[in-house]
Amino acid sequence: MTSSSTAALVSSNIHKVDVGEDGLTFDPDTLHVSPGGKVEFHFYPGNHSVAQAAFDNPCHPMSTSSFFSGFHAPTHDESSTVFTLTVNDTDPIWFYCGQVGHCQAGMVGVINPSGANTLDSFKNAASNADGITVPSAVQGGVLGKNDETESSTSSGASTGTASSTETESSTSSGASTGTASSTESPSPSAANAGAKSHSVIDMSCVLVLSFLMGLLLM
Ligand SMILES: [Cu+2]
Repeated sequence: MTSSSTAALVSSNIHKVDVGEDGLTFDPDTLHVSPGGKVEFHFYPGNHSVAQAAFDNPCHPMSTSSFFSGFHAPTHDESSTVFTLTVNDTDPIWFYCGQVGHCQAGMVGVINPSGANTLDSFKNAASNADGITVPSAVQGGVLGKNDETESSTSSGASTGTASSTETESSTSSGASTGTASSTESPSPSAANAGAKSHSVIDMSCVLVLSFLMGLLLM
């Protein structure tokens, strides 16, 4: 709470990744993050995770200390937990979902790709990867609360952060003058509809009556 001003400065350098919102995907799956920037993974229904792999060995941890979010399986909305990774340098960071089959299905991504190593080639290698493993512990990042799933209480609170006064130019004006009178017309048509339903009822009465008459005559 005391460091609200620094939080405001850093927030512009947080990159959000949606995990499994549209099938077996990271969205976006390619990020360019400068050193000190953060990547926030948001988990959607399904059962997903994110872990770091080496480019030439997809679907397996790069090392025993590779970052790993653990598995998150919210049932009908975004998880209330996010996994935040801090990027320390400009080296490429290859990542994958550790759920069985997901990495092979192309659920992979990269931070700061460079040179000849492309996401397409990583994805292609992943599709042929032998099995899938994840680090034994959640590590290398921070599990935190998802601000977007709370009832938004994130306002004010900061004394002296002038940056928070973003002018949202409200362009919702004009355009709605004189349309009020046009909404008083539907009464005649409503009356027509009423008359119509009456005649339908009358018709059905006639049918029932004639049916009964037929029974009596037999
Ligand atoms: Cu997955």
